[in-house]
Amino acid sequence: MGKISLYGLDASPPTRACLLTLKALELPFEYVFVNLLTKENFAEDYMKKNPQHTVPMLQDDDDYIWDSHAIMAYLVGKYAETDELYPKDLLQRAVVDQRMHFESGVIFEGALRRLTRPVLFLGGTTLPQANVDEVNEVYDFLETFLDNDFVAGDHLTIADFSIVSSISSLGVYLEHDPVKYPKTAAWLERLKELPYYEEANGSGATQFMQLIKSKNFTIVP
Ligand SMILES: N[C@@H](CCC(=O)N[C@@H](CS)C(=O)NCC(=O)O)C(=O)O
Repeated sequence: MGKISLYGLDASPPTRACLLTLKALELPFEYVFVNLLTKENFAEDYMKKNPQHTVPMLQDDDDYIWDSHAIMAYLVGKYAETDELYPKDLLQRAVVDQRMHFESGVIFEGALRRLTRPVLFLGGTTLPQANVDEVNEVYDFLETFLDNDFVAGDHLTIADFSIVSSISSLGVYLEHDPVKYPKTAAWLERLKELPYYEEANGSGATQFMQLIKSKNFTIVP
């Protein structure tokens, strides 16, 4: 087994998706803190490894991989004893992939980053109500996906890790209503029962929410 390092920080949802995967696989790894607020991700050395300057980034010996979804799929493919977390069956894999693209394009880019970037990195003091309202669209979709206990079927996959990392952070802008979204609420509780949940995702989600709340911004019509 190669030497694995994960570059990132607990407040970052996609970093946490990778932490959940590393913990689920019980892989030993070095965790390298990258401070986005002081722009460590724009350092020359980091940019050489990941020109997109994002976290998380995985180092496996001399290879570098970024984007949480690619990292999770790689870790399961290379190190897991079974394919349960990322099924090889084409149809099952397609469902996992669809959920992960949903996380990437709709939850993370479309909702979470759109709301976070202005207040965290651009010094913005207002957020449009319309952007906050769009969070409900994410909750609507997720609720319809949850026909089973997990987002891509009847067992845990990396799609759950991906989606829980951002859903557990989105609440800082708009909490999901457990009465309107009972399947989502039950799924979240199910994920919280994982023995490594708090360490890998829960505490980082709290950090993220505290960071956002520490910024003075108002939601405007
Ligand atoms: N889709 C990517 C998103 C990565 C991303 O945008 N990460 C944020 C932190 S949560 C970041 O690195 N922002 C700093 C930047 O883009 O320079 C993934 O899943 O890894």
